[in-house]
Amino acid sequence: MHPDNEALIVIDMQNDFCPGGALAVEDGDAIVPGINALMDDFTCVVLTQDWHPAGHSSFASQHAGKAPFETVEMPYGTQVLWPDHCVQGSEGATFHRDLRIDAGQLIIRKGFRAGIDSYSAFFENDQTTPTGLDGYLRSRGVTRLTLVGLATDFCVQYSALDAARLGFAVTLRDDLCRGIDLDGSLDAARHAMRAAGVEISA
Ligand code: VGL
Ligand code: ZN
Repeated sequence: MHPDNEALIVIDMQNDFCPGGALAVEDGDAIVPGINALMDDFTCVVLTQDWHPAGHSSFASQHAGKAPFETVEMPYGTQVLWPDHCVQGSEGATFHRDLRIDAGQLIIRKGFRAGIDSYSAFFENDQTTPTGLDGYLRSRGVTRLTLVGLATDFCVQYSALDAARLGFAVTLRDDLCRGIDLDGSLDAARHAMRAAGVEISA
């Protein structure tokens, strides 16, 4: 059992990121049993849920002439365009059926504003609009985080970097994450996380 100042943050273990989903991550479902087992080791367990309105601005379908995985310039910077995914209330936005959802004490939903994407569990992609997770963790006395989930090079990476920047000690269980890997983004993510002081284990 980890001490009470440690939290497990489970990122986006949703159907659309698992095989058969709209933005499937290879083997994304393979990490569910390991994450479930790890939940028993933490007194604080938080789940995040990618939660977009239909027609979200991160969807390629909203940008004429653009295909998924191309980029577009948004007021807050460069944004990768995705297939429609994790639409609020859809089956794709639902957590994987085998995930121990009941063990999650807080579910942080993100990406619910039509005009801005949110990879990180802490800040939207403008890097200033907070989700509230920082305050929740601090008021519970949490100082150390273990991150698992999907996808290593997007939502997990952004969450890890923000957490480190906010002063949390961060461990990434790489064996309990899976990546999308666009043009080497997985290697780049591991490099950036290490540079930020994130401990990458297993
Ligand atoms: C994610 C792309 C778009 C993720 C979410 O969970 O990593 N990636 N929305
Ligand atoms: Zn998304």
